Amino acid sequence: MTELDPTKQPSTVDIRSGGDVILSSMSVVSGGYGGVEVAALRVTSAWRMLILNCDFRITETDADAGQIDVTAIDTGRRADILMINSTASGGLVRTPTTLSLGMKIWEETHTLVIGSRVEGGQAIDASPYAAAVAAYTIRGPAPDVTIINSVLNGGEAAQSNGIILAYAALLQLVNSDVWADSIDCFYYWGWSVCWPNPSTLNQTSIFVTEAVGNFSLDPQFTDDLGHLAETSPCVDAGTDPDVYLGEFSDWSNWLGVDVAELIAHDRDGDPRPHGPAWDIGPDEWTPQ
Ligand SMILES: [Ca+2]
Repeated sequence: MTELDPTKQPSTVDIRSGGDVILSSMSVVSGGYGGVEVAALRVTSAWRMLILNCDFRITETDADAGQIDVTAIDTGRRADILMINSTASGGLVRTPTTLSLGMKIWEETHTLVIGSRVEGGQAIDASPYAAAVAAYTIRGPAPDVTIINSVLNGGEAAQSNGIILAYAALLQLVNSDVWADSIDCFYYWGWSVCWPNPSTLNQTSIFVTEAVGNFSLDPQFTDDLGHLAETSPCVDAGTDPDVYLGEFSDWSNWLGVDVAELIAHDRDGDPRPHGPAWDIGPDEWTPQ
């Protein structure tokens, strides 16, 4: 376990070298002042990146000016990203024109999120947006984002969003719990369209390739790592993610990991599924 917990300066795990990267059982808590964009994990260049059983979070930042984003995980461009049983949590920001994001996903990326918890933070003092996930395209091929068995929390802001899709980003959302403390919304930036709940996604956009089995309910977490209460609506509400692995199923050739084996356990190492179905989030509920 690696832990970084600065109080004066923002800290970032910054992946710049390219190549294949495995981040496993890593906890990074970042906060403090940042004159540039703040992230707990920033990927500038990577080919393939596995984020397994990790916890990236922003606590609080007082970044003071300009168009900055505060993001727990910034995936960078041109990467294949697989996130399993992990947490990305945006923090408290006080600056106007700032977004508080769980994950920022850029163009030319393929991203698959399984059994994770991704949440925006709290944006106050006229900050307009918070979101669990924002996927952007500037000039390259649009990113495609698949999210399965995960909890997305939009956070708190004038407009809090489950997911922001900007300029042709593609979304596949399956058996996930999307909720927000204030407005629950999917926002398509190019058209300024706000979809009020996950059940409306497929009906309104060519940018949503699939949206099934999703709902908006309090997941009833019992701690910051996403353990579930027995009464949580996320218990047995997931689906078998194996059928969604696609190109990620052959990563044993590249990273030496058996992805099918990794997704068969929760972040505590407990087997999935327990009971009739997979649970949603990093934890598979089991009786103590
Ligand atoms: Ca279960």
